[in-house]
This record gives sequence, structure tokens and C-alpha cells, in this order.
Amino acid sequence: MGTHESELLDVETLREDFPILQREFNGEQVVYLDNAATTQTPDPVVDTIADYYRNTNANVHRGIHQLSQEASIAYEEAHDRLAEFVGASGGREEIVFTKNTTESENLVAYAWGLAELGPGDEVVLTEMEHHASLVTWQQIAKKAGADVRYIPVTEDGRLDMHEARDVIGPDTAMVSVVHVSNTLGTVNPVAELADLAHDEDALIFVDGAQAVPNRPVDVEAIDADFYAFSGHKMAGPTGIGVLYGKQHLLEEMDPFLYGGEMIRKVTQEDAQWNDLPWKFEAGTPVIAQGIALAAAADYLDDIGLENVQRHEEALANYAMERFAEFDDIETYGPPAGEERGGLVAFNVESVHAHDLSSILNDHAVAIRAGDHCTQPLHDVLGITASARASFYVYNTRAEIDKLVAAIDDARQLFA
Ligand code: 7TS
Repeated sequence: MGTHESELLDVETLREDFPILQREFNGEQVVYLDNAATTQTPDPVVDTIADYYRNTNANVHRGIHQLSQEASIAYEEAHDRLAEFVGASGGREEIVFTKNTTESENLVAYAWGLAELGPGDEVVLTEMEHHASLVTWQQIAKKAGADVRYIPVTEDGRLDMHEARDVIGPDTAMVSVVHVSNTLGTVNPVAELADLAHDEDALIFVDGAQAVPNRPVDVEAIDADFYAFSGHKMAGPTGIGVLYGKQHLLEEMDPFLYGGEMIRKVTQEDAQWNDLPWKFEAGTPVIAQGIALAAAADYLDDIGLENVQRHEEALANYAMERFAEFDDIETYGPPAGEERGGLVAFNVESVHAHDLSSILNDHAVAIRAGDHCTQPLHDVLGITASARASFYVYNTRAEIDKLVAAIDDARQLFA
């Protein structure tokens, strides 16, 4: 295990919570460096799920029996916990549980976008958006007859803020930006972008899928109108995402999905909507996942998000330093030593990213290869694919050394 990490996190002890990290392939212990895709789930979170099904399972908001009451209270309090986690002072009314970040984007694009956007309006995106944001707004803008404009990315993988001041203008109705890029690792100045949007009476939607897992996030300090993230990227379960929305905006919006649970009164002719956030949670909601996500928030708060951030930044910088030893490795995003999320996308000159990933797999090193759901960004970079190593609380410098050694093996094979 790496030694320097102990200054930041007690990685060795933390790893005991993740038995999956003990798995071996080809006689080698797995080196899991695909955390931007999904993080591993610690025992306290797994135990919360098992405990819920063993002891409390019932549908929520429907029964007056004891189990349903207990499940309802735990589920509702999970919303408060997540509100607290991201600094939403309105509590549960500002926190909608969805399926993932993608669904949170679609909820706002459909419910707000289709109602509010029209010809002459502009939706501003960035060239580094994940498809979850890019495709969603692109398609909703088309349906609404609105235009899409992009804030360009600079040579060193940042948003061109000079251009941003130009692109965000009087016709802008919505700005949708990624907080931390899942490909470049860039940490975007979202509070500044929120100011630019608000100066033009536009709203801002922040995609925090790669931010909430690894840094303290305060949606009110950013002044985000909407903010989205996924449970499975922050030590929580799959099947749950979060949409934060300012209360008055969520109140003004029509529902996205119709059905049970989201109504107050229904007649043959019409229906009235339930209170926030239930108005946006149609049907039986993500009960076990929601309760377990609150446990994941507890787990991360116990470690301390400042510590998680420092740990991931240190690992990303260490990977950048190690990659810099080789002339044939190209990395993307801000240069070494600068602020970045805990991930590095790269290419090795003689080895296609997919081949590289496959050879690394022979060494039990798990990375991602492809376009990472940022095809337009890859077009801007002039590449079709890249490899990406992404880190979390349990990763070590020693694992990055294993990655570099395995890359060397691939290089030999393809030389
Ligand atoms: N936004 C960003 C910035 C992301 O990185 C991802 C997932 C999403 C949105 C979508 O999240 P989901 O939970 O709705 O799927 N990113 C990745 C990735 O980089 N590799 O696999 C999934």
C-alpha cells in the first residue's frame, strides 16, 4: 500500500470496507481505476440496504401500518440528509430522488424546458458536456424551436471564460454546465457562470455527477438553480440520482412523470399535484436506494469531503507526473499541478485505447476506454477515443505504479 496516502486518508483501514477490492484476476489483485464510471460500495452502505430489506421493507406514503410508517420516515429523512449534504437549506422540498443524473437532466429539460423554451431562446452548453446534458438539451431545444450555443474549451482543457461572456447573452434562457469534467478533469467556475446566467435572467443547471462524490459542494454558494448527481458515483447504490432545485422553481414547474404518489386529488377530468418533492416522484420511488444514499453521505462525511478532495487531487497529480515520464503518453485537461478532479484521460501513441484497456485487464487493472460519453469533446480534441484512469478514496500511488507498469507491457506488445 502507498505510504504517502496516510497523510491524507487512512486508505488501508478504508479498504477493509470494500471487500470487492480483494478480488483477484489472473492471480493479481484488482486495481480498480474506473471510479468515474461507478465507485465501489462500502460495507456500511451495503449493510443499510440489507438491513432495510430484512427489517423495514414496505411501500411508502401509502400504509398506516407500522412498517410503512417506518419506511416512509426513513425515506423522507433521506431527502433531508441529502439536502444537508449539498447545502440546500430548503430541506426535502428541494431534493427530488430520480434514477440517476441523466434522469435529473431529463426531468428539468422536459418539465421546465418544453414549457419555457421557444424560438429565439438559447440554451448554452459547454464543449465538455457529458451526453447526459448535451443530448438532452440538444433534443429538447429542437422540440421547442430554441437554439443551442457552446462555450468553447481552451487548449489546456478549460472553459474559455472570455467567450462565455459573449455566448451567454440576452437570448440565453438556460445554461447547462458540467461542474467537473468526466474526461478532462477540469473543475469549472460554476459560481461565476451562475452569475453570468443570472445577469441575463437565465437559469443555470449544474451537472455535479463528478463533483459531489469528491469535493464539498454547496449548491447555494454556487447559486445553482438546478444541480444533479448520481448515487452510484459517490459510494452509494445504483438506481438513484438526485435533483436539487430551488423551491420556487420546482413549485412553478409541471410534473415530469404522472401516476400514483405524485397527486393530491384526482377526478375523471383532472388532477392536482402533491407537495414537493413528491410531485416529481411518481409511482413507487427508490426507497431502499434513497435510504442507502443517505448512508453513503454519512460515510463520506465521516471521511471528510475536504480530505477526499485532497486525496484525489494528489492521486491525479501523481498519475500526471508518472505519465510525464513517457514521451508517448498524451494527457488531456489542465496541466500537472493544477486543480483537477480525480481522473486523467490519456492516450499511448502506439496503442489504441481499447487495446490498452484489454491488456491492462490481463493485469487486473480496470480503466475505461472510449469516448466517455463526450463525443463532441473528443471531436474538439481531434481524437476518437481515450483511456481514462479515475480514482477514489481507496486508491493508492502504488496502484498508479501498477497501472504505469501495465502500460509499459502494452507498449512492448505493440512496439
Ligand atoms: N454527467 C457526468 C459528468 C458524468 O460523468 C456522468 C456519467 C453522467 C452525467 C451520467 O451519469 P448517470 O449516473 O446518469 O449515468 N459518467 C460516466 C463515465 O464517465 N463513465 O461512465 C459513466
